[in-house]
Amino acid sequence: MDSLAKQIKNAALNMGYEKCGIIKISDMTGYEEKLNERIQRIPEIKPYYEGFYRFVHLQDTYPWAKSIVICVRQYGKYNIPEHLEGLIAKYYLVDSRRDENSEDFQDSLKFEAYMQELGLKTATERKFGITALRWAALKAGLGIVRKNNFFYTESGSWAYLEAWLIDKELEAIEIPKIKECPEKCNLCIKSCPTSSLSEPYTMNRSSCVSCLTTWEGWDLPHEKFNKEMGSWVFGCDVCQDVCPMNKGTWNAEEEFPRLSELSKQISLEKILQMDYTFLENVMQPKFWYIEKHNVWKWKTNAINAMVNDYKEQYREYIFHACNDSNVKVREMAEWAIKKLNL
Ligand code: B12
Repeated sequence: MDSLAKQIKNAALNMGYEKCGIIKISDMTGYEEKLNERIQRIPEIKPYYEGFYRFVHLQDTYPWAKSIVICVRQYGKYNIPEHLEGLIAKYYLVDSRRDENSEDFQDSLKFEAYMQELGLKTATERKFGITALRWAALKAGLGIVRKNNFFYTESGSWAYLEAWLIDKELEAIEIPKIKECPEKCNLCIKSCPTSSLSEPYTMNRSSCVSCLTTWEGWDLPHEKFNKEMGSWVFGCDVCQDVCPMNKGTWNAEEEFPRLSELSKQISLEKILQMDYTFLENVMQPKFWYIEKHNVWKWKTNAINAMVNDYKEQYREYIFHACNDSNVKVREMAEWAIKKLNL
């Protein structure tokens, strides 16, 4: 391995990344095939996935780019408030992509600055990734992609990925020493609440609970999968939670900044009582997939979760929501009252 590649890799590991690899831009061509295959199998997702071709044709936007530095960072090290398990996906509770208070975010800035000090030109996209991150990590041999589409290292799938483009041709590729999924195992597919994950390596983003609780699901009374969404109000972890390859891989030993404090203000009942200033100024910056002008969705998601596992204590909160200032919330509450015969 080139000594510059070695320096980059060592710096990443010293800054808390579990793994770091470097691939050529041309290694992304295989992703285009996978994207074509996915669109062919699930044609209705085409409008949402067309933008992802930019993940392959990186030099259209960054003509100077030569290689991709791809890093893996564990988040399965954080304490997750017990009462939020099954309500909010773990990744979003400890999401450092836009959280400047987190060590992970600060390390990401430091790592980029370090590469620049080495004389490299860099580019990244901290929100949604500058390229197809799983594919890049797979090509760098940092781990494998399992049937649930998740990227796994020896430490499981509770890891997020980050990539930088650099203007030098370098390579740092590993050979993963991880066992493939057992041939007969289909627990993730069987457990997907909406059958969004329908076959190995195939999922429909539009029926994924994670999507229905964030980017979609705007009309829950008429949503085909409102029942299947179960207790989830933001994201979903089912296909990772049931995976035998993830057994014993969550080792909580650190606190994510401000999570414990914030979590005390979150429950289904408390969401219904949240005022819009709190939703817009506290919840939105943390759980940023639901935009400021749509924060009412937290309440419709919470009512849906209440309906799916109804308890008598929810009654007063649902009735209270009939007076909410937002019409979508009032409609949802009235739908729930009818559905539950309250
Ligand atoms: C769009 C997107 C979403 C969309 C659509 C999901 C999707 N899978 O396309 C939505 C909003 C639903 C979503 C949700 C979530 N996401 Co998301 N998402 C992305 C994003 C931006 C692009 C994904 C993409 O390229 N999709 C296109 C399809 C074609 O790719 P794919 O589904 O990943 O499939 C790959 C494999 O199937 C593989 N493949 C296909 N066939 C075969 C065959 C074999 C044999 C092999 C080996 C591989 C293989 O190739 C594909 C391309 O890499 C990435 C970030 C990025 N820039 O890469 C994050 C990313 C994939 N998301 C991530 C996470 C954590 C989530 C959530 C778990 C959050 C949550 N808890 O709710 C959920 C999980 C949903 C789910 N069950 O997949 C992580 C995954 C980390 C990991 N360890 O894998 C990523 C990488 C973000 C990050 N910074 O780390 N996501």
